Amino acid sequence: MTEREHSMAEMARPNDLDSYWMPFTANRQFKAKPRLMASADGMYYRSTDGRKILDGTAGLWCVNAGHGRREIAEAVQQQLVTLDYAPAFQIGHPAIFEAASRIAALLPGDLDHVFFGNSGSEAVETALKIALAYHRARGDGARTRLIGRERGYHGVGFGGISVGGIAGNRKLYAGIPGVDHLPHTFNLGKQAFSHGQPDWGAELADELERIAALHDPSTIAAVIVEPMAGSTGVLVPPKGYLERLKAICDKYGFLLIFDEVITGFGRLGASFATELFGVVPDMVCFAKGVTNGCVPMGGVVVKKHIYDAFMQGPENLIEFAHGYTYSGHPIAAAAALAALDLYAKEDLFNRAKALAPYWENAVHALKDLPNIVDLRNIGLVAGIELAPIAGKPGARAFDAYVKCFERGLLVRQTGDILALSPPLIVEKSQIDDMFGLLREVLKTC
Ligand code: PXG
Repeated sequence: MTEREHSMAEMARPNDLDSYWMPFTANRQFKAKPRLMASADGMYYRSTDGRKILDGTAGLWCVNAGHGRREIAEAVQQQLVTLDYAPAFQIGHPAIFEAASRIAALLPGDLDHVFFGNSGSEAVETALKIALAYHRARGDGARTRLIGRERGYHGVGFGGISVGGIAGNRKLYAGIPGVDHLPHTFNLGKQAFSHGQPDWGAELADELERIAALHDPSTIAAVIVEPMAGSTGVLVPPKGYLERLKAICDKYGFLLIFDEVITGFGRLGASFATELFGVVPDMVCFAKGVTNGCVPMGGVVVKKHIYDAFMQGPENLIEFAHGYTYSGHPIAAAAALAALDLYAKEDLFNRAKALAPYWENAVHALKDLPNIVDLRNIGLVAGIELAPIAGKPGARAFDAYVKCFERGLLVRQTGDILALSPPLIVEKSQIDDMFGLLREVLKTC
């Protein structure tokens, strides 16, 4: 450990773990045996007890260019001393306009206007509100229903948990009315050990026809899906599925929203999933990788016809009553511009694409281990599904998660699934290290 890292480790050791109520964490279990990070550089974290930990998850799917990027730090520092904050409403600043056009340029077609928030959750709330307001602006205000999907994760706002399909996030809250759900796209019997997109499952998109008939298509405003469901365990879209969903949306005039909070900025080996799959939705939600995870930022990219629908009425009136104090924050804008520069300069999206076959082989090489019920992959993402221990769902994967952490590898665990999504700068030797360590750990789980 360098001296600087050592003193950071000291600083990072809190004397009281109690005050902080941790998000999506088993607080009491964590506080009994904390896992604390002190610093990070490139592909590695350093824990407060001085251990080097390989980042198998790019933080939480966000640090796509790796940790400690000086280019971003310098841009943020410069922005802080130049313009720390400007009012978000009725005032602008140059960097955020540039960020908007640079982000829009990464997306195909006329996805060309960007509304900013500070997180994926806010991006989703924004997109859902735009969908409803858009139909109203066009005089089609009966379209109030929103369709999500089982096992979808769209953040934790009331809109997001309503269209989301995770019972644990929804059960305590009534959510917003007028929501229905498509079935999720995962079927162990028909898809286990698929390499990339499963062959089976495109027909699940036809469930949208059934939902449309049930409610009448004229009542449905929008359909929101993650092109690849991340949080609920890496559910890769079956071949042809997104195309069918898009065709049905077009047929009935439903807006299609892709929540690309995870899949954006190179994760799948393309700028966005929409590019990879060749299916262009009406709106794209993004967050996470937009700033390389350094500064909170999220947003929605919308098609021109959506923006244009709002640009009516008296010009002195606000067209869309929505926004956040920190929409388009200068610091986030500076971080985003620097992150986008890094992605371009280091050609990281293509790097991910070039590495994906090596990654795929490494993932599927685990097949011979005990208790593996599925291995799935796409781009630089892997899902490893373990057989649950009878009566203790999630326990086997949590055990593996903790053992990996203790031996120097950060993975994500959800239920009995482990997910991996390393920074796109990962080297082949680090992929070998990752799966070598996983192999050792999984032998014991
Ligand atoms: N949409 C999607 C598709 C996401 O994955 C959000 C919205 C919400 O973003 P914010 O920034 O509000 O958290 C997410 C977030 C995990 C994990 O381990 C995934 C997320 C967040 C934390 C953990 O799978 N996704």
